Amino acid sequence: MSKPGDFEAVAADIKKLLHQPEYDDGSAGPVLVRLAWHSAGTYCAETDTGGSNGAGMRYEAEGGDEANAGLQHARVFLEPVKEKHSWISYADLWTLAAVVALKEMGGPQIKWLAGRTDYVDDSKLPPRGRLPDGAQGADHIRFIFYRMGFTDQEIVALSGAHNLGRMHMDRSGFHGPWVPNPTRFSNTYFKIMTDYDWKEKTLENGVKQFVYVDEDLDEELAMLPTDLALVKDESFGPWVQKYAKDKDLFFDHFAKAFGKLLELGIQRDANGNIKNTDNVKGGYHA
Ligand code: ZEM
Repeated sequence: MSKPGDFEAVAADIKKLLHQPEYDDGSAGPVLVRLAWHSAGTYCAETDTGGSNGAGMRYEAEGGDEANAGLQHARVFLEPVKEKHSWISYADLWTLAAVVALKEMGGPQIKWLAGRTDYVDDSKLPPRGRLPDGAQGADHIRFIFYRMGFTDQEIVALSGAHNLGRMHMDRSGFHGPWVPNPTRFSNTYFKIMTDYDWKEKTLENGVKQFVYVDEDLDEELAMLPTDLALVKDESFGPWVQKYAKDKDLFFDHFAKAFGKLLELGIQRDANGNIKNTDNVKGGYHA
C-alpha cells in the first residue's frame, strides 16, 4: 500500500510487471496500450458517452464486446498493482499503465492526469460496436475517429501504435505482428507500410489480411486492411509519408493525440481536477 496520490509508486510497479518472458513477445506493454485505447476509444463527442472514465470494461455490457476479446490479459497483469495500491481507480490505472508502458518501450512521454473514477454512469455507457473494424477502409476509420473528435492527422499518428504488439487469431481473427521488433516503439510501421510489397492473404479462418514474407524474418509481418487504407488515402497518405521519414515528428504527434484520447469525456477545472469528485488527484510524467 502506498500513500494515495503516489503515482510514482504505482508507475514503478507497472514497470516491474512489463517483463513477461512467457507472454507473446516477452512484454505486457502492447496489450496494456490496447487496453487503454479500447477503454477510451468508445467515446462519442456528440452524446458525451463512452471514454475511459468509469472503467466500464470490467462489466459484461462493455467488456463482452467482441472487439475487447483478449484484453482480460491486460487486466490480469494489472491486478496485483491494483491490490497493492487500492486507492487508485481502475480507470486511472489502465490509462497510466499505457503511458508507463509506452515510455518503457522507447516511446514518447505522454502527459497523464489522474482523477478518473470507477463509477459507472449508466447514462454514459457506450453501446457495443464503437471500436474500429480492421477489415474496413478509410470511410469507416473516419466515421469511428471523427465521432471521438480526431482529425485526419491525429488518426494517422494514433495508428502508429501498431508499431507495437501483434494480432491473435483467437482474439480478432487476424494474425501476426506488424513490425519485426514489436516491443520497441518507433516509426517502423510507417516505413514498412510504404516500402514493402504487401500481398493479400486469406487465413484458414477465412479472414483476409496483408502479409510481407522475407526469409530473413522469423515470421510473416501483417497489416490490416485499415492499416493499408491509410497509405492510399489522399488526406491520410501524406502523414504516413511524413511519419515514415521523421520519427521525432511522429513521436510528438503521437504523444499529443494519445494524451487527448485518454482525456476524452473528462471534464476538468483550470487546475486539472475533475469536477464534482473527491477522487485522488495528481499527475504523472513518465
Ligand atoms: Zn489496434 N488492433 N486498431 N490500435 N492495437 C489490434 C492490436 C493492437 C485496430 C484493430 O482492428 C486492431 C489502434 C487502432 C486500431 C493497438 C493499439 C491501437 C488488433 C489485434 C486489431 C485487429 C488484436 C488481437 O488480435 O490481439 C483498428 C481497426 C484500428 C483503427 C482503425 C489505436 C488508435 C491504438 C492505440 C493508440 C495495440 C497496441 C495492439 C497490440 C495488442 C497486443 O495484444 O499485442
